[in-house]
Amino acid sequence: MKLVILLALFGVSLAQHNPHTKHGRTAIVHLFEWRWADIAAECERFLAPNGFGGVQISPPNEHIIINNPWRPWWQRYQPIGYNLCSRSGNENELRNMITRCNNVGVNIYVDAVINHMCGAGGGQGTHSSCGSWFNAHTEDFPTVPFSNSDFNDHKCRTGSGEIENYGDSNQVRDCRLVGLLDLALEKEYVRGKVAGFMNKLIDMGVAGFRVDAVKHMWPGDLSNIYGRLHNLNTKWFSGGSKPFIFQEVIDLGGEGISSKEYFHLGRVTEFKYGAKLGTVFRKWNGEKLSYTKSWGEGWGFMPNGNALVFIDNHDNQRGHGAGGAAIVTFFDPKLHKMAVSYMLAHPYGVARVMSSFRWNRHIVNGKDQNDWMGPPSKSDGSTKSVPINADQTCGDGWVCEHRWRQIKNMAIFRNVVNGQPHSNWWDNQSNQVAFGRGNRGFIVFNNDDWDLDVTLNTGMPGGTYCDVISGQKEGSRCTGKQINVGGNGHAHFKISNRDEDPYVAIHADSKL
Ligand code: AAO
Repeated sequence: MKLVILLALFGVSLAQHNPHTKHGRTAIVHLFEWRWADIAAECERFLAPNGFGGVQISPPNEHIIINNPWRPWWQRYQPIGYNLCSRSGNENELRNMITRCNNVGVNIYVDAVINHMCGAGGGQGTHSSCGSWFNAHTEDFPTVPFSNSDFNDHKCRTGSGEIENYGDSNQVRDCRLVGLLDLALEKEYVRGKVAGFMNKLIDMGVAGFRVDAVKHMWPGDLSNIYGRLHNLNTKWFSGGSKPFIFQEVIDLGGEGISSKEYFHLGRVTEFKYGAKLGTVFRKWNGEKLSYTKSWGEGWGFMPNGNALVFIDNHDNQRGHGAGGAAIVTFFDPKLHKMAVSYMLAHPYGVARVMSSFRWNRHIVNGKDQNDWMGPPSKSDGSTKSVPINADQTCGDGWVCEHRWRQIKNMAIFRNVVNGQPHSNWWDNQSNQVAFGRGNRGFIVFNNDDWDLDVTLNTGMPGGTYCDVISGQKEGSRCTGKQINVGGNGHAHFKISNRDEDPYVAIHADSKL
């Protein structure tokens, strides 16, 4: 009996670690600041046909509108209430998007901002995305409603009311993060409102949540709130499916709070992953690609089953959050493609690809003066839609990394090799490495300043394969390089360090 209960509890907690992606699909893409109408179209025309498993969307709830600076992206991390109208669209558009994406097998994960409401300096009025009145000064949000007794002010023990020291777990949880009004999640009433908001989205068909600012919430409070969540909508998910939960905790070590306090509740963002892999591909601090033979837990990362991994996110691509200058973004396209491809080829973690908008980066003394700039917008501040060019790239300032051929093809690679072990490692003790995934895929990187010219055991069945980096398989031919694997699984690779993309990848479905 005890064993049954134990297994049941274990099963329940593990369930929230499962992204519930469909048909062997694996990777998630963050369509940062996209409009719901554009995401719906993208699911149908691009994400489903190319095997993406799901989309992380920007916060869908009512948020503050800020004019100075002009409509920054981060206004969406300042909730005014749980009405579902935001810069990305209204409730009908949201519902339509969730339905259309689910209908083509692409999951939606909501960025849930539940730690706080807007900043204390947010003023009063109706400058909110659904036009609801609020008063930040008196902590009055009638549209929920929340009032001043629903906030943590009495609990916080710092003079300023702000988090002053990340070494002190109490203040990190009970005080204000950058002035944001900190919700009292220990209160039954507040828990109910937050769970109600999340349940409405679950019932609409979302598959789970990226939970914002989790370090700033007590694990016990989150456990209570997650415990109230409905199972996923059985129109699209099998009965008894728990929502996927991935929690934003920045843990590079050396603070009072660590990621593992949240492992039992869902997956956790592994910020060491992008910070370290960026350092490796940049060859900073004496790092070499050959050292990544033990990539994953061998590098001190969290257990595989707990990790949500990414090369950059919406914060650290512009100097917010953690990771600093090591992070490789679309501003360094060659390194970015290689790092994202390494992540997608490697079995560790649930992988998330960043899809960005461009802004005018202007770094003064290490800080980007334009780190606030919002998505491509019209003069009235409304977000522009995403136009698709003839070559499948995006226009109007949308970067669409997920559409870059190399990244798109590696998302497919990840699906094809899903479940296969990391195998057939090779390195030159410098920055040339190769590894396979069982007999289903093989990838070779040359990040040295000289050519790679070597014969390797790929572990793959003999035949002719199309490299999915320089091109891909189209009909019965390769649009890029061709790799001949012999009957013994060996193949010869030649990669110039001057190639536009100095790496090669083949998989079972790229065989002629
Ligand atoms: C805006 C304005 C503020 C204003 C505020 C209220 O910028 O000036 O006071 O409104 O009016 C986003 C933006 C914020 C924005 C906010 C609200 O990034 O600029 O504030 O919306 O509009 C911490 C949190 C983490 C958070 C991260 C940005 O722990 O949860 O800061 N990320 C999420 C979202 C993010 C959002 C929020 C939370 C709020 O992804 O987009 O903010 O909803 C250490 C700690 C980290 C801490 C960082 C930064 O990191 O460990 O926990 O993240 O500091 O404060 C090394 C260390 C590393 C350290 C890092 C940075 O790398 O190893 O540990 O340095 O110091």
